[in-house]
Amino acid sequence: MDSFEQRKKLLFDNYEQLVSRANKPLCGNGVYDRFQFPVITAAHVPLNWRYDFNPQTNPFLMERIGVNAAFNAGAIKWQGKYVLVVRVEGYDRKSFFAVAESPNGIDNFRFWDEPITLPDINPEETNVYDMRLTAHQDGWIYGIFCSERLDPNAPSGDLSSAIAAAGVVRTKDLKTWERLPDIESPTQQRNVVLHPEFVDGKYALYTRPQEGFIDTGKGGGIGWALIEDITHAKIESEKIINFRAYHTIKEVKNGEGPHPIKTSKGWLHLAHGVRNCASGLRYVLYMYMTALDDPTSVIAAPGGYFMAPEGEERVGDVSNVLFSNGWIADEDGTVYIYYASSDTRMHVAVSTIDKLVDYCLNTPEDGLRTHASVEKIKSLIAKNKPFCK
Ligand code: BGC
Ligand code: BMA
Repeated sequence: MDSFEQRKKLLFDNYEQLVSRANKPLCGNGVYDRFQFPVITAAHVPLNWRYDFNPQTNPFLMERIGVNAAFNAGAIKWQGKYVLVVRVEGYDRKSFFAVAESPNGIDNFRFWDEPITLPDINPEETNVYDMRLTAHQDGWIYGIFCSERLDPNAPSGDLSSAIAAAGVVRTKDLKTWERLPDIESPTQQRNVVLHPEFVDGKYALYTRPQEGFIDTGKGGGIGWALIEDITHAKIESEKIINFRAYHTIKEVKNGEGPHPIKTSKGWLHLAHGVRNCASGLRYVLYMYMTALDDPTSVIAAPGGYFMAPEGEERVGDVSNVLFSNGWIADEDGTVYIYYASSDTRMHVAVSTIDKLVDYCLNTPEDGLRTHASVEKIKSLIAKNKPFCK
């Protein structure tokens, strides 16, 4: 074997070893279990997307197109498989969507043959990311994502001010995607999520209005808007259903994660909260519940974060970030929470609907002041007296 063939074999052997590696649960806090390994990383992206395997045109068998990260995936159970629509980002900082599937939701994720070809409707659109998938009551599977471009009104020389809008696609097979017009909104939008059911006969969106590209400004948190026609979606009136608050985990930004899961006790929501600190923005995941008959009415707000970056999750391209835009509730009540760490890689944490509902209904709310936090601990200690000698 010449060295080209040897290197090629080594590349494929290592790749196979990585993607077929078994993943095991780690002992968790009773609410969920994390897993030993990330489920998808840049190295899971197929070799033939990155290398030119023709010895004539690539005699050194060099990587031609580098992949920087694989993160912020939408999720759906599809034909018995656990499917993620991953945000794959190249060395060139452009991200795109690609489908990866696993037979069990925790390991053996493999990408489909090619990345998704997103219909190209606007030459200004520069980058796309963070798709939320919703199998809607109307029979379509929708993907809503962030579509980003340079702000045409940015002062000359400012190449960072951008505009974020919500792009919309829909599909019946996860292969062919029909692109609908971007959602019209009076403000910029990121983290827009389609509710799975009609509400008052209309499509319903979770929104996250923001005044600037980074600054949410007066944007108070997670909003809600009803839409007449999803094929020309327009946000006309929006109300905030979950607010940002001073000295909480969601002081600076507050956005919906994937669409909520319907349970007998209410809608179960996963969201992200952001605060600012000396090391930059810190993103954590938190949960809340809304009423079954009124998804805008919050019925449970467990205080503090649900998950925050730990260990290797803390470090990456954008360190100190956990972000989730995908989870899957299985028929047996298991919940697979797909979350990305530090804008770099995808992980899974596993729980159940019963545990998550219990967590939401029995975790004390944030009392917003130190005094209240200490009182909560004291009452738990008192309650524990008969049980802890
Ligand atoms: C990045 C996103 C990020 C956003 C706001 C975008 O350019 O691609 O990952 O959320 O900026 O910081
Ligand atoms: C955002 C999100 C994500 C990202 C996070 C941290 O605002 O939309 O794309 O994970 O910032 O960079």
